Amino acid sequence: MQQYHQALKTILDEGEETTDRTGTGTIACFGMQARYRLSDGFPLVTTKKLHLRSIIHELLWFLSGDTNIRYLNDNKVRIWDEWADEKGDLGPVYGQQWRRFSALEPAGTDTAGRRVFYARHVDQIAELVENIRTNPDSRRLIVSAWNPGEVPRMALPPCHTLWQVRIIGRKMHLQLYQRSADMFLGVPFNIASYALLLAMLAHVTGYEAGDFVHTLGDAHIYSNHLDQVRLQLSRTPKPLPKLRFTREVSSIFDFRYEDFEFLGYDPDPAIKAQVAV
Ligand code: THF
Repeated sequence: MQQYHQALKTILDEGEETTDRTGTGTIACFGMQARYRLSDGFPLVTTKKLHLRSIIHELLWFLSGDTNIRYLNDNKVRIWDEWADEKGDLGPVYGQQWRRFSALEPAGTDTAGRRVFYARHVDQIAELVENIRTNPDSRRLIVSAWNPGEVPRMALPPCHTLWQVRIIGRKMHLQLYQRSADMFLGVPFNIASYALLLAMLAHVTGYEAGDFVHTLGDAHIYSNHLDQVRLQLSRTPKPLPKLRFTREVSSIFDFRYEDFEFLGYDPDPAIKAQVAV
């Protein structure tokens, strides 16, 4: 995870102070990119302990199409609590956009000559897997969480705006465009989550997991995370763990929490920090 440490260093050295929506203040760089080769090991940050359970359940929750925090809370995952309303709803966030992206189809005109449309839900994940199977050389293997018409109803507009899968030879690669990146708290989760998604997609379609390419828009360190970042950078990254699937899974929608094993994850102690809301 040298890449992650390097990015933290670059922001400490070259980042500029900015104000932000949460009122916390950050130092930020705009436009960064890192590449994680899954053949080097699974990209889990080792210089602080990551709550793997939150990462896995969050991804399974996205894939299920759910946008209410009940499932997460039932599994002792609290990372979305701050943004939910009193019923636990987050609005049309990731799960909805991945599995039920609203599209309007023209359906002609009515008797008064008005244009008529019907609404359709696009299951972007099902279509992605189908397209990987039928059209593996496609350059259009894209999932978008950014639905401009629905952004105002979201508790938080998606940070993970769009991702693309590309198959080259026997390898599947995945690139994420992340518009806003909380480098200390969110990014270690985000790297692990999308690397896991890549490994899962490769597993169900029979490809080798290749590179996860992480492209960042606003890459920031919150002003109340600076001491934590310096502590983390004083630690030396350890060898990466290996991901093992405990059984053969044939559908991307059939994965369960018990299907993943991270062999040899031996992190340094956790480092606490406040999340900016
Ligand atoms: N908002 C902000 N400010 N940062 C983010 O990283 C972020 N997310 C998601 C939505 N909004 C965000 C929520 N993801 C933690 C980790 C990921 C989150 C939110 C919070 C967090 O507090 N992690 C702690 C404790 C983990 C735990 O107990 O499970 C940690 O030490 O890692 C970016 O996706």
